[in-house]
Amino acid sequence: MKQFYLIFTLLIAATTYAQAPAGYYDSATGTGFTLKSQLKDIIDNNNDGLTNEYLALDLGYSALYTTFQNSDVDLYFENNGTLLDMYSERVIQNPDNTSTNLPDSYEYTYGINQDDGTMGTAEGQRYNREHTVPQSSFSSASPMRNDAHFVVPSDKYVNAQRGNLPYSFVNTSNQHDEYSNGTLRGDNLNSGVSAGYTGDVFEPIDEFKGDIARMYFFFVTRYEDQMNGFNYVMFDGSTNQAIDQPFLDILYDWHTNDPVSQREIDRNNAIFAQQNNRNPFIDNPQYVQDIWQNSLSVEEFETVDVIKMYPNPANGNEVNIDSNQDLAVEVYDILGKKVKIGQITSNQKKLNISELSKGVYLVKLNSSKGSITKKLIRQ
Ligand SMILES: [Ca+2]
Ligand SMILES: [Ca+2]
Ligand SMILES: [Ca+2]
Ligand SMILES: [Ca+2]
Repeated sequence: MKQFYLIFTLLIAATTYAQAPAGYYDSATGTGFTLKSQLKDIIDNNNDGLTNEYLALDLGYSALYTTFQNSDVDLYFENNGTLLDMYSERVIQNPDNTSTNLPDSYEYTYGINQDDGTMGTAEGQRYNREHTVPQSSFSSASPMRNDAHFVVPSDKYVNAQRGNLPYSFVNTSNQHDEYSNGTLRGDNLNSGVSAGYTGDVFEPIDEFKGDIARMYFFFVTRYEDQMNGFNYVMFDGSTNQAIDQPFLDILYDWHTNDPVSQREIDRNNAIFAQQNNRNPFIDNPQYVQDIWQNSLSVEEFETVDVIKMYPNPANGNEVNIDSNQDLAVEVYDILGKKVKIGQITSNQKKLNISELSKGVYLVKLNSSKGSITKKLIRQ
């Protein structure tokens, strides 16, 4: 059911899709970890001889606060221009991935109550810079320390409460801490996708789970060649998979269930304007599956399947859908109206789209193990 709701969020993402420069991802042609390395070359600070080469800039640590004034502003919930802090923004994510705002317990205005080394002994006193990937994992080295793609403004107290804890689901039936917007700290749930880790974890609210997941996917791609020197419980020490189980399953789950929002698109564009690099997983969420699908635990992998749909954009009367399972296909138009149904089997791997006019569609592919929705562009 959740996947069905994904349609409408993808619809929003499709209509507001922005704004990598033309050709930015042209060299991202592979799959799996090859694709990840190609994305790394696109977003890093090395000249790799790409046709469209953008070199990432290190603007230094103090520049984060400058970048935040454009990248982390509440234009979505209170919509009042105050600092957008994932650890204190009160908002409910609805089952259809729309949001219902709730009044925040406190708000920050940029430049006022920025951390000055004092206070932060309770919520709402000071804001500072939260490294969603802890600084200790990379010995506070630059340019990682200064990279706004995974560093965000946050309440100083909640930031300190998180410390270096990994992100996961908290077992709320055990003793735990809850902060003003519902952010949690406590024992790992250690079941379902989070099975396999015992220890304290930190859980952002649903609205921001995918945002944080995509920050992690960015980090392990941007700094791929250094991952074997980084030390953190969420990492596996490899340059390829990079994210250790069960955290890869958890982040994948968060990425899937909290799709890219306008807030992230705007944030990506604002950071690109400063740092000259982008988060590919916000621009193209499908990259996550393309890279890590074979690294997910079996249960998740079977749900996701290995489904390829091509060509896309489609300029002929058919698209090929490769799957190792039979699929029931539903095609939705931009208004969310179902415009076509079909079947994909081992004998029928093409979907006839001759009656569809040019435009963006959402193709929901249902198997006995689950469903996934892909965006299709008809040219
Ligand atoms: Ca490069
Ligand atoms: Ca707010
Ligand atoms: Ca709010
Ligand atoms: Ca989100």
